[in-house]
Amino acid sequence: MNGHRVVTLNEFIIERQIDFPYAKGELSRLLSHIGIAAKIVSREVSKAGLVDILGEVGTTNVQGEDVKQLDVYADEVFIAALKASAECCGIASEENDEIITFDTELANDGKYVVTMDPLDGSSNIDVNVSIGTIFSIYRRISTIGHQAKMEDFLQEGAKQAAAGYIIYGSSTMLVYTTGRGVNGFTLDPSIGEFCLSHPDIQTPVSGNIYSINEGNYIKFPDGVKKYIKYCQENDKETNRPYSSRYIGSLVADYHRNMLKGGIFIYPKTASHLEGKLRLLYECNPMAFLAEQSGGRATEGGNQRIMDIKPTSLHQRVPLFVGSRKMVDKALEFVQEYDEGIL
Ligand code: AHM
Ligand code: MG
Repeated sequence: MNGHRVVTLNEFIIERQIDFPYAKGELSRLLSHIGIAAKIVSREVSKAGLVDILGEVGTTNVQGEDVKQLDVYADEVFIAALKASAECCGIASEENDEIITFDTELANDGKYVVTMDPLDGSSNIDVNVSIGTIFSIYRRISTIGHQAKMEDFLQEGAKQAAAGYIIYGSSTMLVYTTGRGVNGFTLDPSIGEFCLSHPDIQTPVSGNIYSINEGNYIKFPDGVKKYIKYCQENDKETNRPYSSRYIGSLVADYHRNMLKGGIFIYPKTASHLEGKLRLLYECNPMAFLAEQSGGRATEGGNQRIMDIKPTSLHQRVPLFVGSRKMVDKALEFVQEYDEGIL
């Protein structure tokens, strides 16, 4: 913790704006609106266990409000906040099949589009396990003054102007990058502010955690199976065996590994040749954060996640992300045993 002076997210964003002399503050406003939405969603997530008291999904609660599923609620809150920022001309969300554009003059003048997974790891909501929101921000390439177009969303991850996530864990944190390192902010519920708690996060070059859904083991490519066995072998020099840690919430699994050092793998499987995770909503933002904190992210070969040219909104890709040396090692196995076909 920054023990001397509390720096709030908004103060930090304003201070950083000076780093971008060409920017007029639009990105900053967008990020602070994401911070506002995050606080609202955090408040609701912390009440998730009260659902039996407050009302079942699809019914009306005691205040006469419709009770919504939390992921639908989060989607609506983030869309409303992005619209209110007036800097965002369109949104692609994992929750919606199509892109969302706001046909207002104000929004059409916005320079940015946002892709997001409003509540990732939703199978963990009902059981009080960490979940998260993931977002990416791109500068639009279509003409300002008009509605956003599909081409604005199908940009390579390398074009991200900013990316980050909010983790709703034992505390709520917002972690983001604008391409100048990664910074983390913890929500202090007593003052309702995100406070800088993890400045300039650097991921260790190596670690001793591997995260993969081993229940799918028999469906994994041989290189991945061999790498898992490597993780489990005894070797003092490389601190093996590694610990296996898998929550099933990408944000939580990624966050832990980024801070402690580790690798997260969601490979292609025999039944899902593209893996499970979505390029736009999950892989690109994590890849940007990984690279900005000194780590690496690929699709299982030498291609950077961020160099993949998206062809559709909900495209899936395999993901190998984490500490640089660990990702390098896993790729060696994949290349040796799968002839680099991943
Ligand atoms: P979701 O978007 O439906 O919540 O699914 C994404 C989640 C990720 O958070 C997590 O890494 C992954 O699914 C876990 O999948 P699996 O249960 O197949 O291991
Ligand atoms: Mg998801």
